[in-house]
Amino acid sequence: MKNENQNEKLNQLDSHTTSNENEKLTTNQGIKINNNQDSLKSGDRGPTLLEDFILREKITHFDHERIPERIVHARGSGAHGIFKLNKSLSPYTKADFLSKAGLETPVFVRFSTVAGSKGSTDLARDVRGFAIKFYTQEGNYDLVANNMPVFFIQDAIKFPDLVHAVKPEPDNEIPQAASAHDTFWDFISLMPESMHMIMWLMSDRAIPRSLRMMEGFGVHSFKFINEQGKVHFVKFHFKPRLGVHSVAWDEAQRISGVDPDFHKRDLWESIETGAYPEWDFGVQLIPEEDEHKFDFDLLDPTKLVPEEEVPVEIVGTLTLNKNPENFFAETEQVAFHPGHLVPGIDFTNDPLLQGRLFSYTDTQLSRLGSPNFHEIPINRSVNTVHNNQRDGHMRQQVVKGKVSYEPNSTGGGCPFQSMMSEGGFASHEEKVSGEKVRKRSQSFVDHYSQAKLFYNSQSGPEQTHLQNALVFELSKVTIPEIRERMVGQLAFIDNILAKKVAEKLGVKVKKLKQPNQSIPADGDISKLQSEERESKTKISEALSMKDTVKNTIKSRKIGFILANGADGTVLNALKTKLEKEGATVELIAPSLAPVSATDEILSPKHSLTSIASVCFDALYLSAGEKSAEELMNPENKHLTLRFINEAYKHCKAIYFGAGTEILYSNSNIAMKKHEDPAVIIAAKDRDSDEQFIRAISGHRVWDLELARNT
Ligand code: HDD
Repeated sequence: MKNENQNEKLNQLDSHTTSNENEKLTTNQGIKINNNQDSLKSGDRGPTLLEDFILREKITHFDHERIPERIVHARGSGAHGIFKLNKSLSPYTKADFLSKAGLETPVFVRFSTVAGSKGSTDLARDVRGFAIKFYTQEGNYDLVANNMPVFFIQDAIKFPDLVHAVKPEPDNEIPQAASAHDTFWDFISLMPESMHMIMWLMSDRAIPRSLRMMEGFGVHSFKFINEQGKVHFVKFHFKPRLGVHSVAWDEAQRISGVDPDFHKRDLWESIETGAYPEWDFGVQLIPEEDEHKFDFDLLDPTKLVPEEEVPVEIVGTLTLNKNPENFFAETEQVAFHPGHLVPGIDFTNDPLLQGRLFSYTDTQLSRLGSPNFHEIPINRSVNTVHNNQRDGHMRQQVVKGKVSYEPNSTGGGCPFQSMMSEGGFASHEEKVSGEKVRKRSQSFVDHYSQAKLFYNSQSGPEQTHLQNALVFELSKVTIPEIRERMVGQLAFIDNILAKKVAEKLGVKVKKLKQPNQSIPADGDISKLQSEERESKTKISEALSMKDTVKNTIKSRKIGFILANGADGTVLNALKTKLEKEGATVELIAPSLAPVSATDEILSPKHSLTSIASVCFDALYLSAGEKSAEELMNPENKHLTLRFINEAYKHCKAIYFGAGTEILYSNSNIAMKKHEDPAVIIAAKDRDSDEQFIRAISGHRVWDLELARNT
């Protein structure tokens, strides 16, 4: 039955959804089962009979329950939501879902890491996929995006090489979900075109605090076509309402052990608790006639369009508001494709995009096993499907009638083609000419200008993190020549960066040979270097995460550490204030046993051993001398101090309640002399709670990282 309170896609999914509640157990043929505990035997100690169809069906299904994981982006988390258009883009595109201001379109979004297997950790240093299926009235539109606006390579023919290089090495299948190994850096150090993306990958963008706190980028330039046939190039952007935030690398490594599902859990819980993740949707629009006005090629996916040159116009909102009912049926079986287009949007000749158009259907055939994967409920369009494609594995639709060809007369000519005016998709007509060549355009041969732009646009702490990431990764490289070659590449981006990394690797900065300016005649692109161009934009503030702080603590997770004797009144008052601002509070005690606070019994969610400070955005050491003493007894002391010291090291807000001096004085903080707005000690003469809230809303005091860690 149609549910008026939910969108059209969810209603469609409902018709494929069942619940076992209050039902009798049956076989797949619907036969009620009388005994699901024992197989059918010849005598109760005898051999099992082949006749046992119940056993055979159950085991057979089990044996075939796994499908191949995605060749890349295997680990993912998905959610349903709504895309709302706030401002019409009809002057630029005739796409229905982008034309009608106020229109809401159901979506399914899948976030992913790229390199790791399905069971790998969420906190791997990696690009994040940000794939969106818009269930529009004109059919499905997929924006298969990432959380970084550029890519490693310029041509799809290099994609298998890139993926083979980053995946675990083929002889010993090591390492899992990590780029810190020989084959990745060997490939990268020979691919100058990847340098811009490497800056992004080594930046904190590769270790997001939450999937809800990262940007989404369509990467390629696409085309918008309006009713009159006019073309604009377009770049797609999603900007998180909570700002763009990351964790520290040290934290990421520890989270991978304490809670490898950290991002998956965070997304799930935020939706369950009604803290719906939201993004502003924006576009950069470039009239067709301005295609060549930039100091880079719009078709080159290793380049971004600086927001200072073409501002992002915000026109819509993406909200995720419902978790899937079933991970496999929805998140695993969803099949995205950059070639799922609606009228009003078209491809460009970006050679990376062109190759993608082949790859995605092809991969679904081996992953989902049949050309009928569009019939899997999560992949179904809300616009009904009518064509003469028939049969094939797992066909579900029962199409009536004798006729499965066109033109036909016996079926009355149905189904009919649509005129463009009726919404029929027609590829944008344009003149195409050229020699048949296996070549790269000379306009793609500038590999360092935007890598420099990115590096120069980072704040001091972000640059330090990026240097440290390179040191971490390259230190795992066992072949010295690869390390040296990579440092040589860095020297084309920034000399100081190269020197700092080289020092830690124990190598010298050897400038690579003066770059070639053109593609070598033998086609060996390892010799291909950069024709450096002077960038119009010297610094782009939009590339740093620093200024994305949104002054909110919404959905931030605060750990309250307490023991018997904690001041319940003070604790509850602070909890109420934080929750009113949208934060989540979780209680952590020495054990899971109920805690006797001054005036009530409290139930901790975690014990000091079951969780770590890395799973929280801030800590409150609950007021109460007795509680602090218990937290410092010989059994608890090292665990309590580990919480405090780690949160401190990771630049988080820490609030010491009244009577917790003993915790403060035993922690690493006591030795520090510098001003620190994010270490708050309860005081009567000021509003310490307010100060704590402000500190959490700043995310981290990255500027104090050096002071806090030395
Ligand atoms: Fe890709 C999956 C994003 C280049 C081939 N890709 C995949 C997913 C995302 C992206 C988000 C996961 C979709 C999901 O959640 O199911 N890929 C990108 C972006 C790229 C890109 C932003 C560059 C701008 N990809 C790219 C190239 C090729 C592929 C050049 C091949 C020539 N990608 C695939 C694939 C995958 C995939 C093998 C694996 C699983 C799938 O498609 O469904 O076909």
